[in-house]
Parts: sequence; C-alpha cells; structure tokens
Amino acid sequence: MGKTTVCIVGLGYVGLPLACRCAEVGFVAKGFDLDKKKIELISSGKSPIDDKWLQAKVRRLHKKMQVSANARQALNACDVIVVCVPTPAKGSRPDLAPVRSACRAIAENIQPGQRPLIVVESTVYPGTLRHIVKPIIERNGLKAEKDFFLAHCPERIDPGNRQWTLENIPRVFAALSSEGEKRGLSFYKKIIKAKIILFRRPEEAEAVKVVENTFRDVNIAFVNELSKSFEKMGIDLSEVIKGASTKPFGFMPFYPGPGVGGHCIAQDPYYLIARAKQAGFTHRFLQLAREINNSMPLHTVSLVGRSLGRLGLRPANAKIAILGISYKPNVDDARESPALKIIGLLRKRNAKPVVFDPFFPGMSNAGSLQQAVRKADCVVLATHHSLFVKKLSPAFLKRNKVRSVVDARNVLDKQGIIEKGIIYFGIGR
Ligand code: SAJ
Repeated sequence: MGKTTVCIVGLGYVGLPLACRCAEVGFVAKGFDLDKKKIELISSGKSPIDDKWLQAKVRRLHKKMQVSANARQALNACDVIVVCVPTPAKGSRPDLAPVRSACRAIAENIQPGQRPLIVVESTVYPGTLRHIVKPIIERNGLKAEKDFFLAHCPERIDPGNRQWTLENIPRVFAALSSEGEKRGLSFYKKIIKAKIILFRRPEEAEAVKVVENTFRDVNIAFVNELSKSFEKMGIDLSEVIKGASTKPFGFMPFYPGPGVGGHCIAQDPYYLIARAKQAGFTHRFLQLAREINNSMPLHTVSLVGRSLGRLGLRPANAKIAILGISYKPNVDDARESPALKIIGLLRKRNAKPVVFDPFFPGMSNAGSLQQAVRKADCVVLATHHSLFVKKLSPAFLKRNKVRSVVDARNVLDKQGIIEKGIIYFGIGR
C-alpha cells in the first residue's frame, strides 16, 4: 500500500492548517484553492494568513505539499478529499455556493476506480451531506458508497488559539456507510490526538457545530440585552457578570460588546434557523438573539453621540478615534467585524473617524495608537487587542488630551478615567 494521498479543498483558516498537518504526519498532502495568489504564496513557503504559528508551519512544510489552483491536478489520484470551504451567510441566508462548487469540482475530477473518502469539514446545516453533497457528486454517474464515500467532521479551529489546536480539539464524525466510517476514523486518528466522537448519522454531526456556535450567539445576546437595561438602571453589568462567575457551577460568563463578528458565531445561527424553517419550525428566540447582537454597533454609536453631546459636539464636527478593526482581539480577521459597522454608521453621520488597528495597517488612517487618540473628542475601544488594553491607561488618555471614551469592551479603568475628568461610557457599565 503506497502513502495515502489527501487533497484539502479550500486553503483558508481551516484548510491550510489541515494541509500542513497532513504533510507533517506523512501523507502525500495536496491542496486545491481557486485563489491563484494564495497558491503562489503557499508554494513559496508563505502563509496567506498572518498568523506566526501558521507562517512557521507553511515555511517548514510547503515543500512537502503540492498546492494548485488546477482542480484536475489537485483532485485526481486522491484517497481522501477534505472540503474546507467557507459557508457564509449572505444577509441572513445560508450560502452553500462554495460547498456546491467544491462538490462539482470533485465530481468532475475524480476518476472511476479512485473511490476516495470525501469529508466535509465546513459548517453546514443538518442534511447537507445527504441531500446536497451526495447528489452533486453522483451527477456524473458515480455512485455514493461505491465509487466514493461521504463523511462529515465539522472543523472547530479557533484562529489564534494556542491552547486548543487542530491536534487536541475533540471532533465529532459520521459517515454515510461503514466503509466511509472505517476510512474516516483511520484518517482522523492519524492527524489528531484528541477524542473522535462517532455518530451513527451525519445529521447529528452536522447539527453539533451549528448548535455549539448558536449557543454562543444566544448567550452573547443575553448579556448584550442586559447591558441596555443595566445602563438605564445604573448597574454595572461587568461587575454583575464577575459576581455571577463566582458560582462554581451552572453559570458560564459571556461579555457584552459592540456586536458579534467573525465567520462562525455571526453566521452559523442562520444555518440552523433556515434548516428548521425548511422543516416547518420558526426559531423566534434564535432570530431575536441575532437581532439583538446586530443592534450593538448602533448602540455603541449612540453612546458616542451621548458622549460627544456632553461636549457640545456631534459626530460630524468631532475627532473620533476607532481603536480596532478585527472582530476579536489579537487576530487579523475583520470578517463581520462590529468595528467596521460602527465606522460605517459614523460615516453616515458625516463623521470622519480616525481608525487604528496594528493588525490592519492598510485599513488604518493613523500610523500609531498615539496619533489616533491625540486630542480625540471620543476614543472608541472596538477591539480589545492586548496592546490597547496595556497602553490605554487613564494617564495615557489624559496626557493625550482625550476628552471622552466609549469602552465597547468594558476593559478599561473606568474609575481612573473618570477621576482624570474624562467622560466614560462602557457597554452596560
Ligand atoms: N463576543 C462577545 N462576547 C462574548 C464572546 C464573544 O461579544 O462573550 C464576540 C467577539 O468579540 C466576536 C464574536 O463574538 O466578535 C465571536 O467571538 P468568539 O469568541 O466566539 O470567536 P470566534 O468567532 O472565533 O469563534 C470561534 C468558534 N470556533 C469555531 O467555530 C471552530 C467558537 O466555536 C469558539 O467557541 C470560539 O472561537 C472561542 O471559544 O474562542
């Protein structure tokens, strides 16, 4: 038996680490991506994703990987094909176009007799493998569970997380047949050390991922809604969450903020909502949670308005500094970022915000944190990068003649800032 050949379809946050891992464990690791620039970068040993850990992996392993933008070259003669393409939500509707196109490329390029295992790792809604993926790949006359084997193993990568990685995060897995199950378990046992929880049907495995991310979305919506009532009641919600977190069981802290960004939590609930609707059920609660989280950028902008109002200013005639573009701290990922929504809303109010994010120099119009905050009428902390939390002391703000702060992540020294005579607004504090 020669070496197992694996092709990863989609070389992004999920696919690229997986391709590196396959090379690392000794598979013949191939990769397919439509983005030629990405292919060139990886072939030259550079990661298209600005992540030091991943940069080092690609530099070390790229010579052991064969990446290509040519589907035939990438997909033929593979024993295992793993689909890691994005599953965004357009507006609030699931968009499976990338999955469909990946399946078409697979259907057109696997050969009779190749009999690959095809695993979908992308986050999808229950029933996708059986009712969408299978028919597309069978379109050219191939027969599922005879000419190819289907399975689902949802990815759980958390970009930037060094504690939980591809290798040590437990995974759920399900296949459409025992042959697919056997091959899939043998594949995943070679690349991950963590537990693999086997499901009898792919539908449950597909539901696991959307449920775990929707769980986060509704809990974030819970504290975001609380932040609005606690502001009116004059109660500091961040203190209350700290207090509730002292309960050693039955409570899990979530934190109010400027909104929910990222390619998982902000989008996955729409897959569950849409699939349930197809089955005749309307998820009012999940829908409402999405609306609450989507209302937070506007809520943050209203706090900017109130803050400037106290100075006799409006967004159009004030210096407003937006600190942070990323959707979460210490990553260079701006997908669905609330900061971008806040900037858009302020521009609609004829403001010209100064923006600074060290992870996005190209999207910043200030060259440094000091240049951004200098003499700002209002500083908005939209993303709590460690650099910002460290630097934005009351003394620093005072020294730079900052007049007001909207701490959209509730991480700054509220008391100290107020004692410096600087107006302070938090989210629910
Ligand atoms: N957020 C809040 N309050 C919170 C937690 C998050 O406002 O209490 C915001 C964040 O600022 C961000 C968004 O929600 O804008 C999403 O944050 P996240 O911490 O959930 O980070 P993600 O989107 O990177 O989620 C990933 C997910 N991983 C996968 O889907 C494989 C998620 O399942 C993980 O639980 C999460 O990372 C994690 O725990 O870090």
